[in-house]
Amino acid sequence: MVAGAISGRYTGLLKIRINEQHKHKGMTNFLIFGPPGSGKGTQSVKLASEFNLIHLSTGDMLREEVAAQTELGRKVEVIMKRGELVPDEVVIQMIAERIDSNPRANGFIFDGFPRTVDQARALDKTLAEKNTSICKMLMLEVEHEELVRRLLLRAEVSDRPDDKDVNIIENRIKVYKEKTEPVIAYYRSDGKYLPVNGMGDIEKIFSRLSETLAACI
Ligand code: B4P
Repeated sequence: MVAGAISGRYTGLLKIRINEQHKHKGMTNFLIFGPPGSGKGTQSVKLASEFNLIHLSTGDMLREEVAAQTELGRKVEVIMKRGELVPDEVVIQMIAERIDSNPRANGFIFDGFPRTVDQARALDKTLAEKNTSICKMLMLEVEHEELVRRLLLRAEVSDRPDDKDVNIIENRIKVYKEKTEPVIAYYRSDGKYLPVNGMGDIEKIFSRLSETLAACI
């Protein structure tokens, strides 16, 4: 049987279950987590569309600010070009505003956020104020060489300056290990951490993620 058919069956069931849960418990929120190039963006778009959840990517939001050359965009542009993290308060406020402006959402998929333990604490607080919480953290596990390969490949077709230089890519991975990996322990201690094999074909990974979601709801 093809991967698409498998994931279609799981996602059909999951949709019903999310809708049933929604009636009683409110939003269903997931984190999609992993190093740069692990496929967070790719898989979040597919999962959000399949399960009728809102996809919130802090990377996309920041790139929109840069493209529009807003005051914030001009400030963060230089930080992003170096592959460093923008200040916590900037992304925390952006996410809080998006949550506030979608009160009727079934739930959210957070992509690229939280990236520090302080961001994770702030997210929990914001969600608790809405009587909701993170259901699970889906961690995409991908080998180092494959991360670099994917980002260099994207550099050939995108205009992202942080993909174009292998030293910047290595810095993004280093920043991930130092500042972002500790977020895993934060959610693991709550029993919310679910590792998923992020190597291989995009549709197969989507199928794995869909199965994992179906099992945890
Ligand atoms: P992001 O936009 O989040 O970028 P990223 O972590 O580098 O990963 P990205 O989403 O691009 O890659 P993906 O895994 O989807 O952040 C960019 C910058 O914004 C950060 O460096 C930071 O400066 C700032 N920022 C964002 N959020 C922040 C926060 N919370 N706090 C502070 N600063 C923040 O995949 C990449 C590529 O792999 C794609 O081209 C895709 O086509 C390919 N791919 C995916 N799956 C594949 C597969 N299975 N096989 C082959 N290729 C695949």
